[in-house]
Amino acid sequence: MKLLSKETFRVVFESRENYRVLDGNGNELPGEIAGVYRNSEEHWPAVGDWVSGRRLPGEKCDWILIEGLQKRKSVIKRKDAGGRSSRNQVLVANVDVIFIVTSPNEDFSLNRIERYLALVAAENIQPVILLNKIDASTQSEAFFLEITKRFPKISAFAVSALENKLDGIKENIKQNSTVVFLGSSGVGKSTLINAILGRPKMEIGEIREEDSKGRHTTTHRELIVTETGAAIVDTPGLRSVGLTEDSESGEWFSDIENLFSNCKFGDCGHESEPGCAVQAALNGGDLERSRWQNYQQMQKEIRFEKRKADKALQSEEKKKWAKISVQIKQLKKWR
Ligand SMILES: Nc1nc2c(ncn2[C@@H]2O[C@H](COP(=O)(O)OP(=O)(O)OP(=O)(O)O)[C@@H](O)[C@H]2O)c(=O)[nH]1
Ligand SMILES: [Mg+2]
Ligand SMILES: [Zn+2]
Repeated sequence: MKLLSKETFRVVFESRENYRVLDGNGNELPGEIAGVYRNSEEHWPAVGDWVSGRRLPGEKCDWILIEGLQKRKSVIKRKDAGGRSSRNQVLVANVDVIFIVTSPNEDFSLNRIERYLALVAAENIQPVILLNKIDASTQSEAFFLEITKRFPKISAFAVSALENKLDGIKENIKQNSTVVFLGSSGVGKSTLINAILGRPKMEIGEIREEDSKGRHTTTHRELIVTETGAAIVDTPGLRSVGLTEDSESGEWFSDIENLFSNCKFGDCGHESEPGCAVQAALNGGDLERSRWQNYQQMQKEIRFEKRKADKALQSEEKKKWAKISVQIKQLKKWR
């Protein structure tokens, strides 16, 4: 059989090792990863990845054997606590802008927005916060004010997919760029994407009356290319935003971290030490208690993940050296 030459494709869909990729002409094709990837799930290509592969003839149409993963410009991953063991899950790769979507109801949480921000703080990704469904609540303005007060340096827009009020979104979807919509189920990610595309591409679902929670209508991450050549990734609502060893609390916490240098003691624990600038700011009302608590909680999680990753790395190293020493022993025997 003639071996076809390698081509570059972009992953637009992935589900249990079934891939769909776009070729250079914008045609979507089914794909599969080559055997070398099978063992290391963490290195599987994700939606948004550029991959190299070969076109192979199939019964109905060609399919692609994915053989290589190209270097990522950026990546969004989270700790997925579901299932038997927690693991890092790559949500999407090669993203320029992340839209963090919220809506004005009881599920609204500034702390959660902060966690989304932590997933991208170390990446070259621009965060944009969207408060969607402003048509649906009389509290929208108050919610929006909370966002801008907490995140003064981050672009935020109050929008309504239902009423086609999309100011701030299209301006942040540049030609040939890739954007992703992340947020809890039911906040209207898919509805927003349909409004931007101007067609009902993504399925949308009602939210539950009792608690305003979504029903997890979108079940897979999917990349859609717009007429202008931008790529939009829709994602299923996340149940938890687990931080990883690469998460960072980010520059939006610089005001808190700047306080540390004003503490009397260099190793201040910011609890009950005399001359603590953090406690002074908390007591004086300059620093919100809930914000400080969320900062501490996130730091704790990131430190924990870093330690775990370090240990995993050490045990990998140990295994590697154990293998090498066995090989050396065998070599000595043969001599
Ligand atoms: N009033 C109002 N309802 C909206 C708006 N945007 C979305 N909705 C409704 O909110 C519900 C959930 O919308 P989806 O787009 O399915 O939400 P999603 O974020 O994609 O949810 P998952 O796919 O489950 O993660 C649907 O009933 C939408 O009609 C809006 O701007 N205003
Ligand atoms: Mg959806
Ligand atoms: Zn202190």
